[in-house]
Amino acid sequence: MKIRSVNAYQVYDSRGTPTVEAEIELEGGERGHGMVPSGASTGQFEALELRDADPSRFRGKSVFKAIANIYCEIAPALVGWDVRDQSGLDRKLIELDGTPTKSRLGANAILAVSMAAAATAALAQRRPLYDCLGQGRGTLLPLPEIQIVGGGAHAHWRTDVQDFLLVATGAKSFQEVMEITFNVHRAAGDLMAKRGTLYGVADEGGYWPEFSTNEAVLQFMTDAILYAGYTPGRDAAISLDIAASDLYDPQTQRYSFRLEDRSFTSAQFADLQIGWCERYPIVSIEDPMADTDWDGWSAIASALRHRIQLIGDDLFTTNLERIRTGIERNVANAVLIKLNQIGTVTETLAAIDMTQQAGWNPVVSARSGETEDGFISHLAVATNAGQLKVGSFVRGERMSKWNEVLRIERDLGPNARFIGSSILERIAKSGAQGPIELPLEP
Ligand code: 2PG
Ligand code: MG
Repeated sequence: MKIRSVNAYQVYDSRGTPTVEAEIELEGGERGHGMVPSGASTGQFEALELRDADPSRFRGKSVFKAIANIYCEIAPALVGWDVRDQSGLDRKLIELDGTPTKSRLGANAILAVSMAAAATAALAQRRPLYDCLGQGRGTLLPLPEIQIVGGGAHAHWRTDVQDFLLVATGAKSFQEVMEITFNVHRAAGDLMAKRGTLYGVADEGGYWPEFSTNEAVLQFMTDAILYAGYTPGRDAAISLDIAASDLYDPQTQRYSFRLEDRSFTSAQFADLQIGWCERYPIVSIEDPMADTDWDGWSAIASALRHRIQLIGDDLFTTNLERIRTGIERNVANAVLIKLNQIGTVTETLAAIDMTQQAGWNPVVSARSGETEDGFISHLAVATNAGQLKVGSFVRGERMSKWNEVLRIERDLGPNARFIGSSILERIAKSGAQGPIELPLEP
């Protein structure tokens, strides 16, 4: 299963922004692809996304240099390589680049090839991608976090908090998650229409946030769950991505809510969120504090870690060193996993493994600039990660991921498992004492 050629093209993501697609062709003629997504609220410790920065073309966003790097440097090094050797191939890519943040060749160039290799290997072996990636061990369908209202960098700061998400905590199957989400999503639309604020969608397909405070959205989410006929906290609950690094000024060490013209010390910002957890059915918070505010993370973790899931996204950037530090300092209990934050499939698998070994939850995630590539649905099942965050319940680039999980469910047949919100309860019960349970095995 040797690689005959590696090709790359400029294609476009869900924002219409250029991105990289790589295509690997084997000597046997099989061809697989990998498309790279792109963030808007990117963490400062992420691997580098190489863009041309030529203002005369695509407002500086074209990726022709990354594509040239694939043709000139990556392809010659990979021709003849056995595509099944993913870890060797990824190691080669890392070596070729030679920088800690993949800034020479570009993490977008490297990841496109890494994903294309995984896809091609599966195709050539006539195995589904999740089966190949997980070496036959992946059977757990993920519990989705689905965006109802999008704010922050994804909606021109109409709210400060970035993601208001729904978790169908009462669902007994993945298909029931889809139904509960459909009902609450539509109910939220009905309520917005009644208020006269149904204006459109944010970057990830969530409703455009027309609210006068951030907290008002929490009440709205609770109302939407009720309006759909469910019990908040039992059938469906709220998950937040505060994306607090975007609200933090390292100089003053304060967090700001521009919408409300308020600012907070780190301790006050933690208290605000602790209060929200007392008043609303919140089961998970991502990036409650900024990626440099480790003390703030420690403070909020000691208050909330036993009760809810606390996910580090910008804090960890899917980076093994940062995750290890977070585990040692015990500042969270979950890690957001994004392939393009680190730049290869192998390093992403290692990040998930480290997270699970610590008894923490990995949450596989899309980016705000997505593609139609269903890779992350396979990644979530392959690793028994247990959770998947993809944005809303509209728009093709989001629905393609949920639909892909449905396909995987059919493919797994009776082997498919769904443990729903017990993945959240497990983490809340685990407390602060380090490893409590090893990765879920079939
Ligand atoms: C996040 C993601 C997805 P972005 O912060 O978790 O919601 O956003 O891709 O813009 O970083
Ligand atoms: Mg985030």
